[in-house]
Amino acid sequence: MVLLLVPAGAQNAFAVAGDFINVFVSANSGGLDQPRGFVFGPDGNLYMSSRRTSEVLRYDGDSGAFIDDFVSAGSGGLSFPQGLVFGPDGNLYVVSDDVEVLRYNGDSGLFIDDFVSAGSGGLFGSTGLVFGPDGNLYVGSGILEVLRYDGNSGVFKDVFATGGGLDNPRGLVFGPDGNFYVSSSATDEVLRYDGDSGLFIDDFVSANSGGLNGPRGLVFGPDGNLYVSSLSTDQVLQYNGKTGAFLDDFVSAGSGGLNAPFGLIFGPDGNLYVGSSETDQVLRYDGLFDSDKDGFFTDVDCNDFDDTIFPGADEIPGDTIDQDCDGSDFPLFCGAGTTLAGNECVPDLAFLCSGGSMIENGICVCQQLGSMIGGELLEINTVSLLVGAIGTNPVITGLVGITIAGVAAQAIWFVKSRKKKVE
Ligand SMILES: [Ca+2]
Ligand SMILES: [Ca+2]
Ligand SMILES: [Ca+2]
Ligand SMILES: [Ca+2]
Repeated sequence: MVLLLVPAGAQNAFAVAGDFINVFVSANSGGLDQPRGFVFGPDGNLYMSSRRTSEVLRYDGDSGAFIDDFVSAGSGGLSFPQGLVFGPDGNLYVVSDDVEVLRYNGDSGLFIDDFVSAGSGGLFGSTGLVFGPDGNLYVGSGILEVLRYDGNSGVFKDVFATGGGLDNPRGLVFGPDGNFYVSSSATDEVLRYDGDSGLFIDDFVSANSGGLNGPRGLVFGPDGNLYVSSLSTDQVLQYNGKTGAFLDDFVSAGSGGLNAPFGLIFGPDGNLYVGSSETDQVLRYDGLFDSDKDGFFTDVDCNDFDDTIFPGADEIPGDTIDQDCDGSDFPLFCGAGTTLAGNECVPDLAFLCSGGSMIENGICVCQQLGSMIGGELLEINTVSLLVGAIGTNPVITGLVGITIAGVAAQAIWFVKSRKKKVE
């Protein structure tokens, strides 16, 4: 008998990333007809625009079972919806009729308003939308532009990105580098623009690289690479997330019945979900990676780029890194007389400054009224005060006042006792 030892959490050890898992949302479930944009909502469920029925449908995020028509047909004027996204305010924003963005209550699905009114800023032929790091809303428009709208009011701000050969912008995403990536559908490229200024940087994925044809959705994966749905070839292609170089046909042509992929997204379970527009389904593919080959996949490995970090790894206390993936760094334990400051143990002055002393500006200031504990009063005069050893390396820094009463010397003095750093 051969025992295969599979580390806990590595349940997909024998699957290969990109493999077809199952039909997650079955054909026409809940009336789904031409799935376009979709997203996992704050409640963990899947929200999908159904283009031909002018609805937003909701599916169980675990099972894919139909729940309800979250936004009912035509609500608020919804017509042939495309991309959709939950905004910073928790509400749902949907591209409608290719010319406007409608807003719906993120809990109830009830219509709120016409957030970006029809044709605002010249909006037309729109499909994709995304909220940026600046809180504003970016919407692909017509043939050549990505427009920006105020994320609070929906008011048109400016043409954010254009040029560089952009032709039919579809998928939009801000990358890990903060820059803005757009699938240019008519030129079979992914273009990159400065995430702040919108200025064109480069054709990140060059035309037809890896066979890209009719790019639609794009998303950065948990492995840092870029995944692009190639509509005309029924694939999902994988590109190096830093260089844009073609890596792999991640989902091979027609895998699992994929036909005309539009949206794609990595789900809470780490797997890749792809809308199959011609078959009215959502298909699920293995999206678990073990990039650092430590035996733990991206569903449990809290850093898949470092093989010293995984569930059960030795925790190095106090280095701000969560080696064992339990959610936090283990606090550094400092021995007696020391305390944690930043990531190192330093002398605990509060501990060392015993016997009526206090901390002042990071060192012990021993305050004694009357006789000194542990020290021997040697001499008193108005300019100097000598004491025997107290603590370590005592230094007298000031004589505040002296009174002589009877035989016993009564003195109020301050002694700065410099403590050696605890080794
Ligand atoms: Ca790993
Ligand atoms: Ca790891
Ligand atoms: Ca640590
Ligand atoms: Ca930890």
